[in-house]
Amino acid sequence: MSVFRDDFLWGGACAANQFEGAWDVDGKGASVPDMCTNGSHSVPKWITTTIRPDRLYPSHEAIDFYHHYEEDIALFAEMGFKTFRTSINWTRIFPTGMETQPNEKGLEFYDRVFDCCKKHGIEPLVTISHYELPYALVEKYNGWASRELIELYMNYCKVIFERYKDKVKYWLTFNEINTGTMPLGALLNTGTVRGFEGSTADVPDNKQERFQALHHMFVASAEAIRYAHAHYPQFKMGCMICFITSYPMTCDPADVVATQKQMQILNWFSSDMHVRGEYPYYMKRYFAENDITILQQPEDAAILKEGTVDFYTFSYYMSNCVTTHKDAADIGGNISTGKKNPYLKASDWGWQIDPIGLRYTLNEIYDRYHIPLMVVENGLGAYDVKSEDGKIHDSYRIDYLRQHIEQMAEAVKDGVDLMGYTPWGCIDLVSASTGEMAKRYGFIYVNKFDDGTGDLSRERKDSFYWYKKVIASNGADLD
Ligand code: BGP
Repeated sequence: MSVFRDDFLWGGACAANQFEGAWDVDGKGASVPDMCTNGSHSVPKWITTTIRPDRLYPSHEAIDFYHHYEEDIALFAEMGFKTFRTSINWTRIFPTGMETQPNEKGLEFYDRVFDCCKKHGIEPLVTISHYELPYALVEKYNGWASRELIELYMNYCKVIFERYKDKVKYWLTFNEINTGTMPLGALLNTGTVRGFEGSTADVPDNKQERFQALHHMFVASAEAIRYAHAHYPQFKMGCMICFITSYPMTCDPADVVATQKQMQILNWFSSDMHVRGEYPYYMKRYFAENDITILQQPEDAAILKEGTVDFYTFSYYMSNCVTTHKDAADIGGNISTGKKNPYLKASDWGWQIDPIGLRYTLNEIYDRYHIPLMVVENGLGAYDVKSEDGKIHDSYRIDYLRQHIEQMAEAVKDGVDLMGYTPWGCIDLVSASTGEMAKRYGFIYVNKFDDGTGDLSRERKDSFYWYKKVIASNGADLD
């Protein structure tokens, strides 16, 4: 018997820059990922200030969803998707982010995508900004470091809200906004990388700038939510947090406190801003100890307070450990840093696999906020190798997803209000952290490789048929 609610939103998640391709087609401008080269687990990708003919930029073609969307959405429908999480690429609508009139051709593309979803009975869940800042805004303003971006983001939101008001009900203001609390977020998220060219591992870090940029993003998010609530009462507005659960490495109370601090800064700070609408008490000390001063305008407090979310979404891939003891080994993930947990195995990219941690996390978040939750990213990035029969038998991916769904069911039994589940990269796409194709998440295999070759044909993996059964049984049949 299913424990999930009858209207549970099963589906999958993608982001425009990682799968659309057509990076300069129909008037689209360059976004930050369009300036990023490919890389791998061992060789970090680069950001360049101009497009260099000797480098490969994986977002430029990606898997060309732009021209394959009908085929791809039909495959999602075949699996029984109720929802499809994707993003609108800001630079399709406003190529530099600064135009006064939107690009009609870009708007028409998303009309086609959402109409196609509707035709198949799939509810779109739209991320307004998924690591897709117009690069022109990095050049002119140093990204979100500048307050000007709030107004530019609002111009963009107003256009897409009005255009898609009858097609889209669920919106997320920013993808994984809390990555701005980590150095890596300067590139992916806050776009505070003006003039920098080089390896993503060497992006100069400036905490003051990152947290000021985050402030502008919080205000922009709240302002968009406030505006949506006032003009489109049918909209449901959510936040999206990269939730990296931390455990104390030992029962040494110093480790427990260090873990609490890490959870506060990394996960709860951005969550509290969106759900409670104000700076949490613990940030005062953090800002003081890190010489950070946040410049605020007098109206900001009211905007933050009034623009709180209707539902809470997050990505969940892994957990890590925190310790004050010197001898613990680091984990090797590209996004998460932290210490190795001896009870867990890791993916080939060093992301520690922790299904039980998902139950724990769902309970922690729900206990804190008591609003509906949705897991909008989860999944296993793995090397998929074709067997002799020419098929992908990805039992490892099925195992990963099964174990996480089992734990979601436990959390629902615990009493958590869970609305839906959209595993990441439901069709193979470009990795956000490494720029690779080889790190595959999909139920659908795409013939596209790291050297840019491949005929872009799509094939169903074993996990495709398995997930179809999961959805058909509303999560009861996980075999
Ligand atoms: C999240 C991002 C996604 C996605 C995913 C997997 O952090 O929101 O854009 O890519 O992680 O990460 P990766 O692609 O690096 O494996």
